[in-house]
Amino acid sequence: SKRIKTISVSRPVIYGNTAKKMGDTRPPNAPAEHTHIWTIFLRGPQNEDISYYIKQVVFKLHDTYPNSTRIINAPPFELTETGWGEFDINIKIHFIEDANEKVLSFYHRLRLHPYDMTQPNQEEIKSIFYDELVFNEPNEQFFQILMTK
Ligand code: SLL
Repeated sequence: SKRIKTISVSRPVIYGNTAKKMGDTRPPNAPAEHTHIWTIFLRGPQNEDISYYIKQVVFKLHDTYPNSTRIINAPPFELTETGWGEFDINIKIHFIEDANEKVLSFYHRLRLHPYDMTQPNQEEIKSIFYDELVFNEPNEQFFQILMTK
């Protein structure tokens, strides 16, 4: 449908990763050299449903991972893996069909190790960011959908 020239709508999101050293509780199929278990995610700030405007989230992992392109088609838009190294994860957000918006692509650096030196022994590592997805000149249909929530 027609784009509304004078409008810009933004929606808040939280994205990032948590990670823990694996102790005796290893997933049975985790390779021996894997030291950490981690989760990467995209979610609403209060964990509210974001699937009314987001259709799919694709996490592209380091090529050392088998099937390194991981496609998540429903919430929660998250992925848990094990590994030994930090790397940049490419996140691609696909919006619902009606939005007629381009795929939004950005990177998150997976963190496994404490980088906050005030908390060197923290058990769970967190690297989490707040951001706003801005839709400039949304089409009428998408605007209605964004406004109903
Ligand atoms: C590094 N540049 O050298 C980074 C690469 C790769 C991480 C990190 C395990 C993959 C797998 C894994 O953690 N790869 O075994 O499936 O630090």
